[in-house]
Amino acid sequence: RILITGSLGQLGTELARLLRSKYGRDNVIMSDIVKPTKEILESGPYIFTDILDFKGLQEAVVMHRVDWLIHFSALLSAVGEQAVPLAVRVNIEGTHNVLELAKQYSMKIFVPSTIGAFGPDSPRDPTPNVCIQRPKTIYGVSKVHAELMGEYYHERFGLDFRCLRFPGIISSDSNPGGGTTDYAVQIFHDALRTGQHTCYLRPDTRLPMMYIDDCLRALWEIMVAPEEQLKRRTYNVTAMSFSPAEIAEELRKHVPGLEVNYKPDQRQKIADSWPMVFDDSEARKDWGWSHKYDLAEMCRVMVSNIRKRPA
Ligand code: VAH
Repeated sequence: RILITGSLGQLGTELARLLRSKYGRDNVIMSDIVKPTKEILESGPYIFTDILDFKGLQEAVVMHRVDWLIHFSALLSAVGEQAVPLAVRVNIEGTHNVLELAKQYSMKIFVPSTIGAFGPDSPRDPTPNVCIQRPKTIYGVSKVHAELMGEYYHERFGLDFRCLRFPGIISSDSNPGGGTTDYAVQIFHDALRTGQHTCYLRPDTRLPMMYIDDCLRALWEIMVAPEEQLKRRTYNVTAMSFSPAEIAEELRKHVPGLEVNYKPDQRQKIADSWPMVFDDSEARKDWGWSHKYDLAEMCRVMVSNIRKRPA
């Protein structure tokens, strides 16, 4: 059985749908501390789990005979800066809990990392898999810690820990959860609703990005990759890099006359400390990673998905 923590965030619902199509509806359990909608409850098993409650998590793992744990629970970059003590507890203590349980019950565990696990001292264009990591957000600090702890548990106890550093993820059917890359989702909704978007980053702020279908396929592919293909436990993966000006230009092919104005806020500082281009050549070489959605294709699909939705 597969348990997804933090499953009501940006990635969980779509991942549950993908994994249920592969392993059966009842073998993928969504969980969070948030009340599920009727649709979520009807889509398959959903339980309450608080990753700060070790005993409760342990009971869920035992009673549902969990053998894969996908750990999404976290406070993302921007929201973490506004709630540092909570981010420390959820992102660090929460990850300790799931790593300890994964070890105790020999579960395969996926923990997502991020472009945010790098900082201004890292090479930014491109950013390789292995280089200095001195992130300047509590989110980034906690994700470097998660990478290091997961790799330690793998070396010391044989824990099957797998980790992908994701770029900003673009999705149409789920809302991002307080990140710095969220403008790249919001711009689609604003363009199609009002034809006007106010962007909190400068027009030339280039960041690595990926469409959600590529993101979830990468997650599944690393989870099923044969052990001998994995030269390391943590890999960069990406699909493209673009700036607000570049995505606005591409979007204008679908929404002519789209107006974007720029009002940089505190998220500009975070974005300026992050990679501009991600080098994911090791993932492509070791376990055959390849993206399918480039900027043009992602814009086409996003516009089509949002236009299809009832007004
Ligand atoms: C954030 N979307 O902006 C998340 C992600 C690439 C960044 O981790 O915090």
